[in-house]
Amino acid sequence: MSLSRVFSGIQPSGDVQLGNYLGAIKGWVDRQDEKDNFFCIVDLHALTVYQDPNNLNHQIKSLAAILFAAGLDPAKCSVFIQSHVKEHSELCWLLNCITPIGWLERMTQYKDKSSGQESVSTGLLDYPVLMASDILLYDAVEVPVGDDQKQHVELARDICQRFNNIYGDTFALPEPVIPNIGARVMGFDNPLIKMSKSYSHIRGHAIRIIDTEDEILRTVKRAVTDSGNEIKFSDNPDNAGVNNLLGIYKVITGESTKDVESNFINSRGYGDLKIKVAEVIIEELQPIRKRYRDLMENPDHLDKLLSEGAEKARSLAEKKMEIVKNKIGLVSR
Ligand code: AQP
Repeated sequence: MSLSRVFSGIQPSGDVQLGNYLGAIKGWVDRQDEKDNFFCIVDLHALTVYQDPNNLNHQIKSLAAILFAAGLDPAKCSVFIQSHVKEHSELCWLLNCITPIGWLERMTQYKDKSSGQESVSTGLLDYPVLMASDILLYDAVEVPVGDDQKQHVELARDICQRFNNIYGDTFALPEPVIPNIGARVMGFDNPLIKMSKSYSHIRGHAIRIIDTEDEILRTVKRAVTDSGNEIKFSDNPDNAGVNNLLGIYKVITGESTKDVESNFINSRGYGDLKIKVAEVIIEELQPIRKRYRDLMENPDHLDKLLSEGAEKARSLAEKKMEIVKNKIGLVSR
């Protein structure tokens, strides 16, 4: 029986942070035996907002090193850079031609990222069509994403159905797969906004995967909490900071909600909670950081892994594009 195909992407838009790891990368690693996996460093997506050319190259390589260091195994999955497989952009153009602008204008992420901006790039609006191309090109049926990306996968489904209706069955219909836990890690400086790579340079906002133990401890100790001292999950909005810390502890340890809370029954307040949370984060990230450093010191090996990943992806993408072009009526080369 063939394994079901999975596609997921991550943008090299800043230093990879704990939310990316717990909400996405960790799950990819845990399930890589069960599926036919394509994991993509979506560098073209990152360009929808300005990236400093002096940093971008490093960010792409650093992200690749983190993915392998976190445990993605090239024998079990294709890890590759989006711009190394030109068919992503090519399919995006063809899908643009059947996607109504109104579908894109109502995307929440577009509205959030464009609001208050003097000038908004066409790329920002078109981001979900490129994402649909990433997914449909491989006939991926499962798309693991954080809950913030669910709307984009739903749009990919709409685009898929529209194309299939116009030109006949061509693409497999993808489904978003949202992790139950770790779906949203919040900023340590503000537990009401999600932790983000592009804010990871802001002091106290995020833990970066490459942070030292001291940096991790300092950031967690500074995490915003309320003025209470009860360490429990709660729907009270004031508890958002504590929920975030407990949630991180829960995802990393894999304990049940009840067991997580029972660890803190006799704690002497939030100070104890923060130290325990920092300890589990440090233990989880330390081996990744070590492997990351080894990979960054061996750029030829990293390039080789990425080029093998791109080759596997390209072999599927090229075949799919031939089919798509035929369906549309374009002339083969
Ligand atoms: N805070 C988070 N909690 C849980 N999951 C998260 N993800 C991102 N932040 C969190 C998940 O990480 C994957 C890769 O995300 P992405 O790079 O494609 O874009 P993003 O969601 O926009 O991530 P960032 O870190 O917030 O980047 P910027 O700052 O560039 O916007 C996705 O599966 C995402 O859900």
